[in-house]
Amino acid sequence: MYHLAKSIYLYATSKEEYSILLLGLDNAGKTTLLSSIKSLYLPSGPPTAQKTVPTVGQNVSTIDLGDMYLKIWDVGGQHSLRRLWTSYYESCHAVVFVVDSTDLGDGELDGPNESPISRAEIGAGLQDREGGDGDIAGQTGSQHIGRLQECRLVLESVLASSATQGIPILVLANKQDREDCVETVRIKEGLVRRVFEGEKGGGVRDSRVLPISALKGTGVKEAVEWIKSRVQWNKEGRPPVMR
Ligand SMILES: Nc1nc2c(ncn2[C@@H]2O[C@H](COP(=O)(O)OP(=O)(O)O)[C@@H](O)[C@H]2O)c(=O)[nH]1
Ligand SMILES: [Mg+2]
Repeated sequence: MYHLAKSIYLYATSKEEYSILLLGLDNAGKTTLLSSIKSLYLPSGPPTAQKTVPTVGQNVSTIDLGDMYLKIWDVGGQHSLRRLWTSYYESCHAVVFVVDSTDLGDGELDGPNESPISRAEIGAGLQDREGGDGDIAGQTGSQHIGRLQECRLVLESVLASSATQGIPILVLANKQDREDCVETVRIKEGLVRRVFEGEKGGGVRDSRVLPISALKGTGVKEAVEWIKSRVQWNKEGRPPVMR
């Protein structure tokens, strides 16, 4: 009887937990976004406008959305840390790729008809930075290529991993509060659509691009709502952990 009661209790009190991986170049706003989510969903979270320091290692927070938990991982975006991302892919239920909308230049975003940068250019760029183990995510640097191309290469390397196939991908055009930001639609057409429709994006089934300001908290709830609905939608493909 005790065991039955315990099982019923555990069943009634446990919730689905989904892991969300925050990725993006360094300085994109991942840590600020995590703080912003915490301040919106955790009563005692830190204020949104707190100062961030470059993430070394990882920040992880679990938020309670009522009918599920979201466990959000901010694993750092510097080159040296990017090679660690792959170890998180298999256990995450969605990837949130944060883009700094003020750090994309404008060269490659001149409209949907402009031809994407060629494979040869990417190949040459990577060879320039050859550092040993052939891990693209760990090697892209901004010395030889612009931030937009760096962003593109990193996003492609995330999508190229078999462990991310089929999971929802949310791209956040962050820093939309700044006047010098590139519009979301341009990021969508000039970067995201090209990557997702390219050969490396073949496994993307569920994606969205949303504007946010992690600093001001604008758009953050909409982003969390999108993730919430999409991980639930994909729960047969990648089942949650019960907590
Ligand atoms: N204006 C503005 N600044 C932001 C926003 N999000 C992040 N930042 C700033 O960008 C810098 C890098 O943010 P951080 O969260 O540390 O980036 P991370 O390297 O991706 O974790 C910090 O100075 C933040 O205050 C935003 O939405 N708007
Ligand atoms: Mg950080």
